[in-house]
Amino acid sequence: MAWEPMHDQPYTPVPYRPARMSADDSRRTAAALRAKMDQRRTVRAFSPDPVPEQVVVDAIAIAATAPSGAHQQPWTFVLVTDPDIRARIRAAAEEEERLSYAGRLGEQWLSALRPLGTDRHKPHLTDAPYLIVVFEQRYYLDGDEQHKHYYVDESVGIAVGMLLTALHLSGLAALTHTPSPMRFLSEVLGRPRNEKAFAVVPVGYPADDATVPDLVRKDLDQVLVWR
Ligand code: IYR
Repeated sequence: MAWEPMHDQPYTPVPYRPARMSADDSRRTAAALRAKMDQRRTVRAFSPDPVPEQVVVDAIAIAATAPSGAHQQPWTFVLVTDPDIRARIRAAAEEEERLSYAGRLGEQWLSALRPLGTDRHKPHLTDAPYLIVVFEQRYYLDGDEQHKHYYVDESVGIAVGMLLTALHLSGLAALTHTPSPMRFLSEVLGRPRNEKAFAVVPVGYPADDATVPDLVRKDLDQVLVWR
């Protein structure tokens, strides 16, 4: 059945009876996923090598299964392959970043970024074979009528997390890039006024000479509190 806006629809519960996984299978699955996810790194240097398109499409479909406020699914994923559009996005993003790194971010922010080694150059926007530009729908636009969406940032954030997980587990590298401000993305990609750019996710394989900063994750006991 095709999706339709749900406001004013009645509550219609249906049975949900997924097969229960054995505790042993659960433990094995979680441990394997934990080890695999610990290997994920944000990549900023991409190979121009093509990646299987269906993997990217499947990852977007997986992201779109995310839970969302009032099940409003307030996201749009724009999959950009056109080199001219990527070049325009890069030019506009680098102009914003030039201002950001020249001082707009402020000294405290710039010093927080120093260990990441980022700068105003954004070659990933043209080198990676795919850009997924994620938009959040602030409201649903039904002709001229607007229906507010709820918990939009939280919902789209969860969806992007699932996107990054799906890409990583499928063998692809990605970056969560938020050129700021991102208004130019609506213009370049011709998005409607109810949508606001949330993040740009370049996807591909790491460049042969890619490096990543030597970062350390917090230990589990620094992030997990038992009561
Ligand atoms: N948007 C800029 C700055 C930047 C900000 C944060 I917070 C980062 O984690 C990384 C970079 C850029 O993309 O360079």
